[in-house]
Amino acid sequence: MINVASELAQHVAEGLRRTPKTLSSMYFYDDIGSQLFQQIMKLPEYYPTRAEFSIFREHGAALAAALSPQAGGAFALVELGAGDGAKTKLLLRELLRAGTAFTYAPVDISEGAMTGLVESLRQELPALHVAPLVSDYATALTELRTRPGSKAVLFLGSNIGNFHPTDRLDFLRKLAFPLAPADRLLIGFDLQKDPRRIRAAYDDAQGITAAFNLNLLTRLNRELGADFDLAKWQHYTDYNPLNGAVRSYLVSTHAQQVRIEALDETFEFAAWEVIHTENSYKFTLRQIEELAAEAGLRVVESFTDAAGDFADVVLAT
Ligand code: AVJ
Repeated sequence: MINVASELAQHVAEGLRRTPKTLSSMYFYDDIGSQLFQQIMKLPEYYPTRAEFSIFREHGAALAAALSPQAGGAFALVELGAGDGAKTKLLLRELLRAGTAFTYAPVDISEGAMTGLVESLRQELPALHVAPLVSDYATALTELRTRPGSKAVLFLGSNIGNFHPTDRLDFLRKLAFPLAPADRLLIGFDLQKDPRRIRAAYDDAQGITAAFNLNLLTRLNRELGADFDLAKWQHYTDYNPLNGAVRSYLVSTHAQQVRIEALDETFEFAAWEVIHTENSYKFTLRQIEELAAEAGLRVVESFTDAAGDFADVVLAT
């Protein structure tokens, strides 16, 4: 399906006309990309998921208590970028066990991931009330503004790391805006650590992360009628311990031209020119405090895993 007017086409046109060329990691998550990310989460090098999982296993009851409203009435647990919901299920079980009446509202950009999540919840937690939304964050934020009742918003997995610092603050302010004083926000932050470990998490030996990055080009070939030759591209990533940024790139290994039918445009790539496709920022606890304060939020409670690799931070206005 080639749709000139699509949001993706618009984004690619802008991103590839820029210097340096750039595409958003948001477009990684077609159904294949979501499946590749499921594989990434199982890789020996990719520690963030296991670290956050251990926080949920260790502190599930305390997290549930910190997120539950004090008063009765409608309560929604909204999760942005829910994915397979594996960590969240631990929390959902705690809330159900505590007899909390609530709706779980997962938001994810991948239709396939959402179908899988809803189906698994129906089987594993049949008593749970689920109100799924397939959308990007922007649409979810709009939905949040009009949702009545008290809420806790989950933004796990260090998804916040994908934002450039200026966009990050803007996003957090938008997230904070619809929150009443009793509402809570739970954000997962990957912490700064041994730079070699961080870099390896984004450049695994099996090449799954490379396939995940390159899948973006496959997607453009399929959805925009592009003719990227995948044999002429490679995955590259680096970690800068000065600013905590992991950056991922697609590297053009040859001088080449790429035609994108949907844009009726041909793009030139020099040999070794890159497309910047992802940021995955790593944080310090001090930075998290500062970020919260700048966004008009206060840290209610924070949880880290035993190794100190990851932090889940409960915030409120
Ligand atoms: C899903 C955004 C948290 O940045 O660590 C994993 C995505 N990219 N390997 C991350 C990702 C490459 C992941 N997030």
